[in-house]
Amino acid sequence: MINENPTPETAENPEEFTGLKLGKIKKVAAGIPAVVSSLEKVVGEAGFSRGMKALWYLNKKGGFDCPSCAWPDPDDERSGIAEYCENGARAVAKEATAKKLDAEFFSQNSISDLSKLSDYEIGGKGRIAQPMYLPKGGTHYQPISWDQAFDKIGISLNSLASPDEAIFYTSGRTSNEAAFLYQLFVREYGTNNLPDCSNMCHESSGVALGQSLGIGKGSVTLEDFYEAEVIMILGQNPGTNHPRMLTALNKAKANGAKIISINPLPETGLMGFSNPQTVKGVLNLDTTLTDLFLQVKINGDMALLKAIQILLLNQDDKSPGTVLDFDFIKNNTLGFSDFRKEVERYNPAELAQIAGIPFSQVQKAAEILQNKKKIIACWAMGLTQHKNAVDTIKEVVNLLLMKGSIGKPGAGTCPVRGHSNVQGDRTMGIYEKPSAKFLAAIEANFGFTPPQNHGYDTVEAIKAMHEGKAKVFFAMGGNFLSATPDTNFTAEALRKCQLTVQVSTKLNRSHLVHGEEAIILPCLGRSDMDMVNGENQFVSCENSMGVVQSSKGVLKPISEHLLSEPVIVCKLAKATLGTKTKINWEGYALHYDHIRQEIERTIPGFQNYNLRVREPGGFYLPNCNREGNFDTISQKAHFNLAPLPENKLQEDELVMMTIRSHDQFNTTVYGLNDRYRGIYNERRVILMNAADMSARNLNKGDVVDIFNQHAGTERIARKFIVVEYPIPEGCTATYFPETNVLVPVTSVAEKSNTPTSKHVIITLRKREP
Ligand SMILES: Nc1nc2c(c(=O)[nH]1)N[C@H]1C(S)=C(S)[C@@H](COP(=O)(O)OP(=O)(O)OC[C@H]3O[C@@H](n4cnc5c(=O)[nH]c(N)nc54)[C@H](O)[C@@H]3O)O[C@H]1N2
Ligand SMILES: Nc1nc2c(c(=O)[nH]1)N[C@H]1C(S)=C(S)[C@@H](COP(=O)(O)OP(=O)(O)OC[C@H]3O[C@@H](n4cnc5c(=O)[nH]c(N)nc54)[C@H](O)[C@@H]3O)O[C@H]1N2
Ligand SMILES: [Mo]
Repeated sequence: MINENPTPETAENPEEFTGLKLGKIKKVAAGIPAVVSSLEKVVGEAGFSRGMKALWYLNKKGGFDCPSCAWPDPDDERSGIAEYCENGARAVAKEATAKKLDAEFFSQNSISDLSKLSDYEIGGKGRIAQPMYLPKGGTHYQPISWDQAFDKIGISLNSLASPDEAIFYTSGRTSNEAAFLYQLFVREYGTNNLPDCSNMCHESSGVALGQSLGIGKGSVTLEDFYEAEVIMILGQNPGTNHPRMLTALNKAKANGAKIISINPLPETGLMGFSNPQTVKGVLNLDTTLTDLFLQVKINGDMALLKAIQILLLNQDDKSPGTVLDFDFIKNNTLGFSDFRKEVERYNPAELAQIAGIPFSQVQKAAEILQNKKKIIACWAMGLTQHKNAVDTIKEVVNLLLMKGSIGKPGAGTCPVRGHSNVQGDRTMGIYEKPSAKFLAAIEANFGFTPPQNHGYDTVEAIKAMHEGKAKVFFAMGGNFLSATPDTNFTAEALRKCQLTVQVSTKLNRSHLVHGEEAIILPCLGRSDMDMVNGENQFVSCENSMGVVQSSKGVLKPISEHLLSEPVIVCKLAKATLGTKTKINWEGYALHYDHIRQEIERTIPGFQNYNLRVREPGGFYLPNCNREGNFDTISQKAHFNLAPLPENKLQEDELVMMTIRSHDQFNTTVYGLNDRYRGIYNERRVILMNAADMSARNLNKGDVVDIFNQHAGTERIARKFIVVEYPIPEGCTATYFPETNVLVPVTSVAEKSNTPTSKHVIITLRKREP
């Protein structure tokens, strides 16, 4: 069907309420309710035997890697009950769903109608069951054969004036094997335009750690948690986003570790935990996890860290050498005396005030840290998505360096990664700024000269499409439209493309807001069997702690028309590069061992890949920090000097952080509850401090429109219900992706270009009933 006057599909969620119910903030996370909730979800979506089979193999050695977060599995004994969490089970349930979207579904549902649904409704539709094509001006997707789809993409890519007019996005679930082939194809085609979800996620961590410590990854292993004396958790909500981390924290605590949580919200999982995998947990006896909760203002972390540093320096002055590790500082670091001078410009009591924390509590934090040497710092999006994110993370590193808390058991850095293989994708070369060394290895092994100039990251990619500099958008997974900032700007950018292609498992809004032509390539998920020549192929992933292990699906795919991601890349490469290619793409598709051989030849740390990946539990990649080395130019760790960020607000302005509810995985909304925070059946809410509400004459249940002004543009998100919440004054919280429309594409972190999704300056206007 062709539409003569197409109205643009809706890029935003409908402004309709679903019926808010408020409960109490939960005191403990997990326990029996979480297990019951996961079983219900999986069985409900996938049916009993399919669901139970999936759960049984989830995160077992030899089973498949959980498609949810990147938290590592224990190296030794894995839980006899189940090595998964409620949210992992839900991710599996949605993937294992028995609901199929085939040609009939797409002929009955126009793109415009589907776009009027909420993300929750769209995601609930099911798995895409065959390749689909949307012609120019079309209103409905139509079936297309795989060969025709690849031909169309190849023709479109070859019609561009330059390969740099194409963009190849990756989400973080793509396996090592698929990611390696994908970047190889993209570079042989001729561009480094390889933006990924990492650009919106831990990019700031990668940049900060690379510059300060010489490796863009964290240094600790799970064993380090069990030996640590203090664990600091900054800007992270593990109860919802990395529930299995609570098991590790629980064990650390039993071994005597003290836990300091730094967060604007009293997140349930950080406060108390009942482990569903132990008898005590099954009986719902809980542990208080956090010893000291510092309720920092949004982006008050740098001030807080500096205050703690000053107190530690002062303490050491009183009895030299008892607090700081001067041997470590002297032998392994550069810049300590300048750092000291810089930080001592400040007054710790004033810093505490800026951070929004009583000075006595900052003193308590310093007391806890004072005599300890084994300190682990964990962090996630609460630190990475700010203008000064890179410097804040370097400030965390400064604190660890003062204490000599890197490169020894029980100590180090722990940026807790998001997507299950986001770290592996980077290791495989999914990066718009590849190193010269990496490109040289590609050239030596594959006989073509890869492009040397840097490509677009995510924010640059949006702008390039908007300016008409990029015309074909290809996504290996993810939901680019909804995950990126400035939803309406990004929608315009995608609509300007001549072709948008999505390799996907499930339907999402990026299929509905599209270029002139659009193609959906449906792929196998983690839990699906991947039979090639009678053998079930496995792939591999790298978790948050640098362990590479195999992942083999167990479920019969819901449709015979699905292809695996590695096979999709091979076919795409053949269709695009034709006889020009120097690479035997067909060979890789026959057995994934062939891909792993290429990875082994090209990327350090993968010796005997095919052998070691078959060992139960996999293997650790080398990590210089873990071994006590710093691969910076100077071969030393660097203290960083950074001023405090200026967070000045106008009278009526507030800061908004966009966070995840309990019932979502990024843009996939499993349900409408945020159980731990006591918010039920509604996502269009804004959490506010009581004083900020009364200053604006707002009452609980009032409805507001939210505004952002940045770089001369006004953005509006309409209809959000005010919820009073224990959040610091001046701070508010909303759920993403509903409020991504307010995150300016022009507001990014210095040095990492990550959208500042945790620091959106807003004003509110009450809607009259
Ligand atoms: N179930 C589930 N699991 C997931 C995901 C999911 O959506 N659902 N997403 C995955 C992905 S890709 C990622 S990256 C991770 C994300 O994991 P998190 O980073 O835990 O996710 P967010 O909800 O963004 O939470 C950020 C936390 O930082 C706090 N915060 C916000 N601003 C500040 C600040 O300025 N300072 C401090 N100290 N804290 C702040 C918020 O209150 C919140 O607790 O989780 C991964 N795992
Ligand atoms: N405002 C705001 N915006 C944010 C964030 C925030 O905290 N606040 N967080 C940011 C972060 S940390 C991240 S990581 C990004 C996430 O950005 P993305 O990774 O782009 O988004 P997801 O929602 O994880 O993508 C979900 C889609 O991936 C597809 N999918 C699932 N499994 C597979 C698979 O195995 N293969 C393939 N090919 N496709 C699959 C499904 O179609 C599903 O709809 O969002 C970022 N956006
Ligand atoms: Mo992420």
